[in-house]
Amino acid sequence: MRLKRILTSVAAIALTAAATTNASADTWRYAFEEALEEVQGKYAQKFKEEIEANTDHTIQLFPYGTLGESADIMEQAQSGILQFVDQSPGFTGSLIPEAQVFFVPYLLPTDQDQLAQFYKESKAVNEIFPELYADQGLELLVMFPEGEVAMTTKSPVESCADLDEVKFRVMTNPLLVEAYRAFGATPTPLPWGEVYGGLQTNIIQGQENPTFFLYSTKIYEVTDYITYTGHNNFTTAVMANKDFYDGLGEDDQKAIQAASEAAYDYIVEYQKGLADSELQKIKDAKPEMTVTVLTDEQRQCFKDAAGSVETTFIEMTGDSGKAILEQMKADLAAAAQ
Ligand code: 6CS
Repeated sequence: MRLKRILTSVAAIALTAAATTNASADTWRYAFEEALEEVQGKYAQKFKEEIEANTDHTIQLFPYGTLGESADIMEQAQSGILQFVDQSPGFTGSLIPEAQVFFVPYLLPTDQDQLAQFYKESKAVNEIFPELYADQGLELLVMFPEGEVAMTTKSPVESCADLDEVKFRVMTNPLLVEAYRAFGATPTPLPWGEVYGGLQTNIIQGQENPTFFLYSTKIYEVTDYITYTGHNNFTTAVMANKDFYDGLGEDDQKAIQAASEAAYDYIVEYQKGLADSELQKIKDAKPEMTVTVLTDEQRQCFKDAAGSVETTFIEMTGDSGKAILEQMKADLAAAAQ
């Protein structure tokens, strides 16, 4: 672990040196939290393709692990070592507390078409959040959905009572911690790199993620139950270093906006049927895996917990969070029509 840290620090120093010697920043660096063939990687590849087709710049991609964990790549993007970063609100809790709104259970619908429209047209996402990210030196380019999250555990989950005494890994996000506490579990915030080993050694007994990620990261090997509670969809955000972005000419800024939109449409299309196909792959790889979609009745205790999580969100974020929550609800209602 220590060696990995040293190596990623060395990589970051090497990048800093490269950044200072290449003031024109002709090669733009873009890091993300997943592998190249996972959803964030597919988005990044499409963005790269668009930029390289329409500008004279090139994009260098840094998949998960090459520059460290999520927290590391965010620091590198804020300091300007990286020009672009994909980081989920799950890891931006202390930086942009309002982005924790994405962890209020049952706020987002599970319907993929509705979600796709919501992120594209939402005033909260496209007008309010960019100001909050800008305060942290980041130009928010896009937020996009990565699929409904499912719980994977070592024992069956048919109600909140089944989570009692379960050490449940969550991303390092205070509201997500509160959500799992309200669900009855013992939330355990950890960076992604510690999840597989944590399950293997029984330090944790559960975690949540979208179906494609459960397959691609082989998390199904160290858990025996997949449970769909419908409580959330995984949201992620792509941003640029703000000083870098503001320093670009109008043509480059327009090309970045157009590439972000093209990659958004591509990633929404790419994910159609993905959860089903990846779940089938899990079942083929591990036929004994128990997959359960909870009934409305079984979901009730999770839904009941949502109210207290929403209250905690408002306590944590005050008027600013309250305004975002209200705007999100209005935007979601519009997308549902
Ligand atoms: O749970 C996590 O930490 C990870 N989940 C996804 C779907 N993407 C990246 C993130 O690090």
